[in-house]
Amino acid sequence: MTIATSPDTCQVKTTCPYCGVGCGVNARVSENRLIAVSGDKAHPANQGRLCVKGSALHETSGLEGRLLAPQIEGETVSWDKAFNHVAQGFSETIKKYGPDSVALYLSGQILTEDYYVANKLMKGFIGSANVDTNSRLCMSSAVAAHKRAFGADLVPGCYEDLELTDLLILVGSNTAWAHPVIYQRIVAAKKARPEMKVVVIDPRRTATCDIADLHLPLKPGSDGYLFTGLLSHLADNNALDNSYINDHTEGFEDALQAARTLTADLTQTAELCGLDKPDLKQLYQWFSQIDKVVTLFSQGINQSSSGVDKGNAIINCHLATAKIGKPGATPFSITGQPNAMGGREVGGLANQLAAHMDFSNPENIELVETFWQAPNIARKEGLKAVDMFQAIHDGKIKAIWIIGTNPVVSMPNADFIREALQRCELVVVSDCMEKTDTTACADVLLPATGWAEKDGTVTNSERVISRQKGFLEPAGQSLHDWQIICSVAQTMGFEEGFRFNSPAEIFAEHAELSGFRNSGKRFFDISSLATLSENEYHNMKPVRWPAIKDSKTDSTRLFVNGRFNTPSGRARMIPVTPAAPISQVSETYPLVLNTGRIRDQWHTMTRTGKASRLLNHIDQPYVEISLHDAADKGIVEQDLVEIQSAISRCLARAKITAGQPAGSVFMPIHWTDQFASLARVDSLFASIKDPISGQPEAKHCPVSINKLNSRWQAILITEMELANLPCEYWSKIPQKRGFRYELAGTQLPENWKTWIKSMVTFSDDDQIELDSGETYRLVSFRDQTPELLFFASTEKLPNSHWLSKQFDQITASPAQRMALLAGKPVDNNHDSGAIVCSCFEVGEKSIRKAIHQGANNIEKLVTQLKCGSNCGSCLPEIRALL
Ligand SMILES: Nc1nc2c(c(=O)[nH]1)N[C@H]1C(S)=C(S)[C@@H](COP(=O)(O)OP(=O)(O)OC[C@H]3O[C@@H](n4cnc5c(=O)[nH]c(N)nc54)[C@H](O)[C@@H]3O)O[C@H]1N2
Ligand SMILES: Nc1nc2c(c(=O)[nH]1)N[C@H]1C(S)=C(S)[C@@H](COP(=O)(O)OP(=O)(O)OC[C@H]3O[C@@H](n4cnc5c(=O)[nH]c(N)nc54)[C@H](O)[C@@H]3O)O[C@H]1N2
Ligand code: SF4
Ligand SMILES: [Mo]
Repeated sequence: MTIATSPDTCQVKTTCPYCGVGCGVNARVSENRLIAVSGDKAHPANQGRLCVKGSALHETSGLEGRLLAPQIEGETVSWDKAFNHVAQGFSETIKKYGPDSVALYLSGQILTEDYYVANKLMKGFIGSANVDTNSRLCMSSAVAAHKRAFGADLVPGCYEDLELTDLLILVGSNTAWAHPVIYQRIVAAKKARPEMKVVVIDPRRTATCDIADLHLPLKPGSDGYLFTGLLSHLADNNALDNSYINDHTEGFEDALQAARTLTADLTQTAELCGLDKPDLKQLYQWFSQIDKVVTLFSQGINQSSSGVDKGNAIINCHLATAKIGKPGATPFSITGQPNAMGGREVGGLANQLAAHMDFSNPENIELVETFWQAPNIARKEGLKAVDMFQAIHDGKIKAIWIIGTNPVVSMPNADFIREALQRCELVVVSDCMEKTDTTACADVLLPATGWAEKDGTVTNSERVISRQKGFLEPAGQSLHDWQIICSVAQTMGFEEGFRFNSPAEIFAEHAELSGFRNSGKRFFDISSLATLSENEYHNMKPVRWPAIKDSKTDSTRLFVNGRFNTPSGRARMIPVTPAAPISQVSETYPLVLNTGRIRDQWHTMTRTGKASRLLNHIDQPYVEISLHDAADKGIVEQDLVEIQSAISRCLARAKITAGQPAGSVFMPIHWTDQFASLARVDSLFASIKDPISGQPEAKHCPVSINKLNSRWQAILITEMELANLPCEYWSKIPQKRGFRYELAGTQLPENWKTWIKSMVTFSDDDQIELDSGETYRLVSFRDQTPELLFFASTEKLPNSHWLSKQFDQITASPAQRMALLAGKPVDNNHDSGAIVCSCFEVGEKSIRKAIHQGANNIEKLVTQLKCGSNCGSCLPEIRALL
């Protein structure tokens, strides 16, 4: 819906492009610019809320850094030339080496319509199932667990269940930072009903633990034991629902027997999990006694060499107690990306075919072949992500097209992935940004429209399909992903299957396929949406699937009647023998490296890294270390630390916390070669994966840590965007004006000024300089405006946040000039410290000061400073300060 709010502004209802919560967004647009965003009160997922990333959307949708025209080997070319080049490259490779010599690698962030045509091209027309997606790194273990248990990839519950439940178990999920709006809903529900219990199962004490009645800091990777132990406990304590087991499930006896093999006894299970027995017993008792239980699981479960089994161990417990298909009772796999679910619906994974059908049933292959009128239907599974890149490295795949993902950063063994792409004959990358670690490896770059420009649908974690709407003109010459894919398909000679004029036409075909020869066989059915007109599609309100033609059944929850999508209609309980992570620590690599998200960044930072406000909270790559391990290694807060694994090395700032257990360290996944010298965490990880799902073990890598013996540190602020700076450590932090670089080195440059000039150009006319041996400072002005600040020291540096603020001020008075060189304000009260509340830019020091002056609760702090009063993502940290 588009509403004109004044003659030159209008408001468009759309959906947030980040996480799988799928929040509805009101976008306010003026003169082809997004000027403000707010949460859509009418959207079921967020009911008006937005988190800090969502509320900064207008700060990241500018043209800076965008890829604006097609390029071949670095030269700008016309679209025609680009289409011909890609089509010819693919066709010739297929002709010479067969369809399995080419591949597509997609993303849970492209829209359902983009996904549908890409999957159709590969599996129906090229004739290979070598189309995989970054959902392999994210949801594939949960997908496989769902298919084993329910017969199809079905998420039974909905967000409301998280509010209705009496016991919410959050496993391997840092909901507070990764699904902030869901977290806010849980916080509100718990406030309204304090008797609702929240349990967090995570080796680290995270921000999510803020509301936990019980935190179980289990040994990394030991969740399988915990949940098979729970099944044993349920059986031994009269807590099973035998009539549900008899009427609606199969395989219970085997599942129980397997559970008892290693975890029949609570003491033993507690030991395997490294937990205190009373704590574990408390969880088991609650699960036994409480009817309404939701177990929400995420990457702490999925990203494991036994992730599928872990998912099934959780589902087994819910099936055995009939805690499924009811309000407030369900296992709940929460989706990461905005459209990971949509991608699964079209069948975008290499082991799926289309519309929740796979290759196991020849009837389905024939069905899809007929529906698509496919000249060359794939008949067997393709290569999953890790194997796909191995095949590229081996020279078996000779042409790859990467769309909407950054594998040189996000795949395990990331340096190997880069090498594979460098070896590959034809690498095509579609992205909206020009400079990423993956576009750097491309032969052909295709500019895709970005969030504010593209049009289509996404499905969130609770099966709700929402519209994302384009309200800005496409940047430069960029085209929509579906247009690019269809044009290449047509240029390859597949005119028939790809004559789409709009996303609405593609969506209609996708919806029709879901209902084609279905009649209840496949629960994924959205056939009631197959006849939407362009206009109806454009104005489609959020709709939950199943959405079956002529059906009156409520789709809020699945399995309400105890019928599952298996041939027998029964859910399958899976025998699970839990296993420890494959990669184990050793004397050389004694620590477990755990990885994950931070609150204000999205993945490889190509978009959130543009908003200076989102780098205020955490501005540099860091490694979280326990008090014990830091003391052991003589590392103090903010030290630079080398993290070494068997295959690679990273550098990051030490963050020492009591929440980090001894024996493991944590690093965020976000930093890339565009933002720091050596911080791609996935370069450290070997390609170890789950044998069933192929999902990499991305939370468990043996490493060692050591303090970097740097001789100097420096801060450089300039308007120029730099890369590959000539020192051991650098990290780039975009500012309101220009960029700040934090630097460190093990060798002192001979002459600082010459060294700086080797990286940055600046005028020589108006400079102030200070050189004291330990400290070197240079401030350069152009027309009274600071154009370069450089502070190096072998000792202590001034506050970099303060310096950044000064750089933002356009003109400097004589007093300000001297303060700049001094590196501190004339009156020292202006430093608010590291930003805690990104929405209102409230710093830690300001909060501490207000607390000391008597603002001793959240309400008072909100009244005084406003911190925490918008998205609420920072409330756990404010509470910690209190
Ligand atoms: N701010 C932000 N939000 C995001 C994203 C983002 O990039 N930034 N990305 C989105 C995407 S795609 C995804 S998939 C989701 C991911 O959402 P989450 O899965 O919630 O996020 P992570 O931080 O990857 O990992 C969750 C937790 O798993 C814990 N963990 C590690 N090992 C184990 C273990 O062995 N057992 C248990 N029980 N826990 C363990 C980690 O300590 C971590 O706290 O977030 C989505 N939301
Ligand atoms: N060690 C470790 N590794 C991990 C994880 C972890 O927890 N630990 N998490 C894994 C998970 S769950 C995920 S989901 C992945 C995420 O990893 P990636 O998918 O690699 O990360 P993104 O930064 O989201 O990459 C998206 C790319 O697509 C571009 N883009 C954005 N919108 C569009 C569009 O509409 N069209 C096109 N063509 N391009 C677009 C962006 O600019 C960006 O370059 O990382 C995985 N890797
Ligand atoms: S929780 Fe935040 S990132 Fe996720 S969809 Fe909502 S606004 Fe976007
Ligand atoms: Mo993800």
